[in-house]
Amino acid sequence: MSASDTTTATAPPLPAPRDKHLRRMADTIRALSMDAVEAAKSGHPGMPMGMADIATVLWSQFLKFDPAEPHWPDRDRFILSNGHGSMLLYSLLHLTGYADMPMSELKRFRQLGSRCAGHPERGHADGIEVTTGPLGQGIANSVGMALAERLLATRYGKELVDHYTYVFCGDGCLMEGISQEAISFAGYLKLSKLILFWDDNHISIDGPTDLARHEDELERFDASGWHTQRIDGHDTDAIADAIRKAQQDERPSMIACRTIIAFGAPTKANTAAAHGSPLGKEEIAGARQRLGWTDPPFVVPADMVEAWRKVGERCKADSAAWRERLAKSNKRAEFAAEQAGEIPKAAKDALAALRAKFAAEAPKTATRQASGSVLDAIAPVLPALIGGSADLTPSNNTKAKSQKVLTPPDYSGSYIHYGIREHGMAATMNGMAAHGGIVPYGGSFLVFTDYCRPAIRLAALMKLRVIFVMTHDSIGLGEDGPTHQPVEHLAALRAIPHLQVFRPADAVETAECWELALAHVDRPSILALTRQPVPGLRKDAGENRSARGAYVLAEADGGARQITLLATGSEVGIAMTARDRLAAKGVAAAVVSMPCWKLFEAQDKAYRRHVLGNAPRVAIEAATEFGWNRYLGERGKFIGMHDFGASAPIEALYPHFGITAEAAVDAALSLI
Ligand SMILES: Cc1ncc(C[n+]2csc(CCOP(=O)(O)OP(=O)(O)O)c2C)c(N)n1
Ligand SMILES: [Mg+2]
Repeated sequence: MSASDTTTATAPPLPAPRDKHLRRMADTIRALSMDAVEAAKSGHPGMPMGMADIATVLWSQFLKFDPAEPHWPDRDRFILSNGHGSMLLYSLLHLTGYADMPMSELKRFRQLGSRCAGHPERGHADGIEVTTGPLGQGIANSVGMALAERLLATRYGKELVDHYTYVFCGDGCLMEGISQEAISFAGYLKLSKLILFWDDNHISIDGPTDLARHEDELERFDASGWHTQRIDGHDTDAIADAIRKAQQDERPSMIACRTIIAFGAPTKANTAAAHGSPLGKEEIAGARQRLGWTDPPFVVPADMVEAWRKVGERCKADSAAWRERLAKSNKRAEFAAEQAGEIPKAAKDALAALRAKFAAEAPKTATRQASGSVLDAIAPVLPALIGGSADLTPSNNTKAKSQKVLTPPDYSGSYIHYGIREHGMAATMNGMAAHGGIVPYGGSFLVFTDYCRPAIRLAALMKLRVIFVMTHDSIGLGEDGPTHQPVEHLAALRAIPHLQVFRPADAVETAECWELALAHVDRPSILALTRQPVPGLRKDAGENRSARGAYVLAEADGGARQITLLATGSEVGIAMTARDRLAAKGVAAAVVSMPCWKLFEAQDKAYRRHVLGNAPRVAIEAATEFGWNRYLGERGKFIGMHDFGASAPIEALYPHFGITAEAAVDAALSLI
């Protein structure tokens, strides 16, 4: 008797398949997943083996997709929120004939440069709608996708936009707090075309899920206004029946699918051991024997190649018919431009005109208010713009006068009250941006970027144009005190690759930063805006000077700098006052405004040298020093926060923390 015979002999028999052909199709996914994880010597075989039957039914009978047209805008969206089961998705993409997913990629699962990364990464291969892995994010992304579908269907009609969003999630996704925000919000939004499959396998990493949870998930979804069903996740008839019922219901749907993790594995099925490690040679041999799978690793038998290819061709006619409808539509050009992420000329012009007005008037205003004026100017001419706030609309100035509030099931509004769900809002915006055709922005206080950070990070990793309007950006917010005063947040956000952190100094810079956030389709932006009024410093409107990240706002009188004052946002005004006072003392100082470090770092060396100059530097920012040493070096001095803030009127806080023109002057004098 071989080792696999021993393990198989003790394993309980597999439940008989409802449909032998569908089971064999699912077993193809199981075999590939076992093989790829084994070859990589790492990965997660349990989930793909457990959810293979659900995926087979969904993809072969319901999912609207065309591997030959992977970007078909009206395709159904499929999101794997439990991204550790990535081999499920890669197997499906390979089997259904996505050109960029040959078997050679599956064989290189988890290797450097492979399309098959450990967790699915948007941009690595067609058919990967969003990057998942941080549990729960995918659920909120799917809410954004389903919402985007409703918004676009309202504008373009069913003939161009009419698709479902399907999301797979596990116990982990549902235990994460973000799931509650997403579930509650989706129920409120009445997203009838959102269908969630819960991999109810009673297992996570530490063992059985009853180690850590005992609530009734169906009741939780039910309480939020979802349609719920409970099925055997290996019964292909029950799966198909549940999907049909879910499609017919007016509410978002949750299907609790009781599954066995690592279905087929003789000893590791139904155990945490199958979650995140290769099964091992013996266990795989046993699983192959029980499943009746006789082909060697990475070999798909001819009948299964054919069956799955047919699945990939199922919607060819649909996708061709859709393209014909688009070709005949009088909204064709607008639809295509929005899908490509273009900003219409009218919106660019409106923003340019506002910039010119700001430059002419140099208003003393809070940058959050200037941002509100930007939105008033562009919202009427940028229909793809979908705004909102996490219950801080009057503080964030995020609602443009022309915007109508979204009132589901009427999706004609373009302003969303996200409720107090910052994390959910951010991840929902990621989903909308990833869907395409939408330019999402959303507001909260800068300090609460902490509550959205995992989603902000993923927006950056996915290179999505999501705009975070984060106001009350320093101690300048005053009386609300240190719980609400960001100090380390600018540093923490600047540390995220690809994320543009903008901290405009006045109305003109605010308009410039908005222009840049909109223009850069391939990255998210944070606009850190003041609560308090700041002086109008810029009186020129031609060139977008913020585009270079930092620039000389005021050169030293006479040109020969003795000191360079670096500042961002509300502290640029303080730097300008310090410059005047230094001039009165005969000291020539330049002021450099630095609205976006990342854009400045992207400039050539000569420009950076020219801006920073050779004179000693003083940096002024009402935040912690972390990161400023790159500009200050050994010699420079920092005027800013060295601890948390305090609750008091703004007039008391700046002097209390020593963030004043006098302090900057003293620092400058000590350096020359
Ligand atoms: C936010 C987050 N926390 C922790 C992890 C690490 N992790 C990956 S999978 C997992 C357990 C998930 O359990 P479940 O969803 O039930 O997956 P299953 O074992 O059933 O496949 C954990 C803790 C993660 N990926 N994301
Ligand atoms: Mg589980």
